[in-house]
Amino acid sequence: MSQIHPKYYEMLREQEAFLSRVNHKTDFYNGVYDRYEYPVLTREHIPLTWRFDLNQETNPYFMERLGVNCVFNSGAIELNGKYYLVARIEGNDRKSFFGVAESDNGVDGFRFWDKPILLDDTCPEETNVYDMRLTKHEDGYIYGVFCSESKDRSNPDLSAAVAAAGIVRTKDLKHWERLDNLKTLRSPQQRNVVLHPEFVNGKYAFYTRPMDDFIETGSGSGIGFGLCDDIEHAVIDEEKMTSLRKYHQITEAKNGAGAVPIKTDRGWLHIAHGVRNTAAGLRYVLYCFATDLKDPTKVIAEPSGMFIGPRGAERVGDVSNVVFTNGAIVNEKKEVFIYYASSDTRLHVATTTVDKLTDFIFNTPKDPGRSVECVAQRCQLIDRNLELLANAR
Ligand code: BGC
Ligand code: BMA
Repeated sequence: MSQIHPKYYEMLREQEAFLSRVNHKTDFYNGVYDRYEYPVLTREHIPLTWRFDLNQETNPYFMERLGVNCVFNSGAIELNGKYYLVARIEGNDRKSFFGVAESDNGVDGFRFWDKPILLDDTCPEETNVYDMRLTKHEDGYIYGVFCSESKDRSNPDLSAAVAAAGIVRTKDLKHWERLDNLKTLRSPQQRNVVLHPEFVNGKYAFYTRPMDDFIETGSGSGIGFGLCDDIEHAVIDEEKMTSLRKYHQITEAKNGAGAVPIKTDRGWLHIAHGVRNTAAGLRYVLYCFATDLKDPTKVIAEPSGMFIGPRGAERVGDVSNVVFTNGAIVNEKKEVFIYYASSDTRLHVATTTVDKLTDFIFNTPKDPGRSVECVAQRCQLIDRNLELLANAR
């Protein structure tokens, strides 16, 4: 009879205490959203059975056999009053995969289901998968759109790779049907693709991020948008542009769609990411914009600057100075839970409401684009405030 290693029970007790800890808002204040004390998912949340061989005979030292490096960029969805994340989990072997974690309140108590998601093995060249966006589509399915990365066999460079959008669908987050990868006829590579939740002109609609090669967006000018007839064999011909990347703004190097857009009376609210280059590497922050209800490509508001940037301990990790989102949940009370990862290492939540997010997006001034105009913009604010203060005395 094989024996369970006693260390397992000791670690299980410790993990149980860790998973049960209550998360509180921090005293961070900007009036827009709240931040929380603890990340909602980390490598410590991974079940011990995924990492250790529990058998004392085959694992006398109770060594981690298949370690996990990071748990981060997660798709998010609410189903029957529960909060679900489909997290990007990266093994010590650098390969990413997906796992479902569930919580009752969206800010703590996230626990992974028994096993990670084993996708259908439909692409022989596919090496890595990551960053799934979960869309509750009006056709009745939940779609997961993720980055499918393959080795570029046509290029002798060892690191040459191709990024494409993989598509799966499910009704229960348990059974996943893999569909064809998205084909964009005019863009060689794609990352950060998001399925719009509604049909547009009777077609499936995707936010895309056209790129010329694996890292550089090249001529790609920002977040694209395209329609397709058949979701099982999705092909997009023309991509229209929505939010553009701009010189000396937070999106200069790249930008990409993040969470599935949130529908409001005033428009679709988007939480995306913007990247700038620095001497220390790429810096990723989140930013917001809104598009027209009838024409989701038409940007109708784009507040200046970053929405969430890496702060404090968030700045440090596997890929430092990064915050990234690919999922948000709006609950019945119109509260918004934005799941953002820091430095490709762990996942956090920021909470706000649809009302506050709308106010932020529509009433924050635009980026005028040049220092002198930005100072003038700030002086206008100061002057109004000084006048108000003078009159209040
Ligand atoms: C990594 C991603 C990264 C991408 C572009 C991939 O190999 O897994 O995290 O976004 O490269 O740098
Ligand atoms: C990207 C993304 C993310 C990642 C980010 C920073 O291009 O697709 O997976 O968080 O780079 O490394």
